[in-house]
Amino acid sequence: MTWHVLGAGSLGSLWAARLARAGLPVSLILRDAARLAAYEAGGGLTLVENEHSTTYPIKASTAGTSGPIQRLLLACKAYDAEQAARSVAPHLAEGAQIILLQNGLGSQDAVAATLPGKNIILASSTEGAFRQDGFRVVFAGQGFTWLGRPNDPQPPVWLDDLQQAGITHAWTPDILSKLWRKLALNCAINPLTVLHDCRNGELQNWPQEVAALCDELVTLLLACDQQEAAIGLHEDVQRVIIATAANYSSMYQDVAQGRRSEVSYLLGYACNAARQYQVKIPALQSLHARLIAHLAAQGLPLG
Ligand code: NAD
Ligand code: KPL
Repeated sequence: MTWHVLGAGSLGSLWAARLARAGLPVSLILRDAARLAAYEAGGGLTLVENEHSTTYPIKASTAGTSGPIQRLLLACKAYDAEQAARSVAPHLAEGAQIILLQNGLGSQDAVAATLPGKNIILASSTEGAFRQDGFRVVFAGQGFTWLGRPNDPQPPVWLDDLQQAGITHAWTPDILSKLWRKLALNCAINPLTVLHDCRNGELQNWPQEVAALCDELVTLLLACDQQEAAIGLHEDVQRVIIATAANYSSMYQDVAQGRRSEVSYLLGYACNAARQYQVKIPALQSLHARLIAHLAAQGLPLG
């Protein structure tokens, strides 16, 4: 069965190249005819791994000409997911499986509402990739991908494809817990790196600020019935700050490069959830307000 990968950006390309390398059928869905023409002119997708680059001449199309789609990896940013899902909706086969690779929370519900009754699988990944230019992507950091449907312990048989492609992964019925935990880590680290204009490791200079955010995130997670995601959060945040000390967070990079960030699906989502559950999170709310003011001052989208 063909893997349709929507979004030939960093993570979509990383998945598509590894699936193709394993001899599995893959087809890219690109944004429009101009991007398709540029892709075809370049002769395929290039993956750079350990300084070796290999080009994979993977088939590609636009949403309008793709299909029928049995299996779709939606690999765009959270703020593009709903529109992207809408663009492929008429081409989804009966019983199609759709894997959502977006960071944060909120976009998954928007996609589910756009594709009612469809078989949706959630994913949370700590792999790292970035685009060098056009259709050339660098595999920058080994990581792990959790996949799952809430409360469904039965992994689909096609997980074998991921094994074959060397995509390190596991199935979990607690996928929401994984997504919440990553969201909490991102809320404790990413906005501060933007506001302090620093690498992750420099957050060791603001231990009290980090600790206060972690305390509130734990309170919020417990209020949202996410006990497991709350366990040892502060220690994990400190571990990630040290393990990724030399890196700039993804939000830092988005802001530095004048790109839209996924703040609405991270800190924005957390603040909305706190309002819904009537949890007091003054430090997170103040962080959100400062971040929004910073984005506004840079002329960047606030959502
Ligand atoms: P990206 O911006 O590199 O790639 C997204 C691609 O989707 C772009 O090429 C864009 O043109 C394309 N796209 C958007 N809408 C489309 C549409 N309607 N039709 C076709 N293509 C469309 O983003 P990314 O870094 O790969 O991130 C994807 C998601 O994965 C994000 O939520 C991100 O937070 C998460 N993530 C990324 C990494 C990473 O290392 N890059 C790691 C973990 C999680
Ligand atoms: O996921 C991250 C990101 O930069 O988005 C880390 C490195 C964990 C920091 O929150």
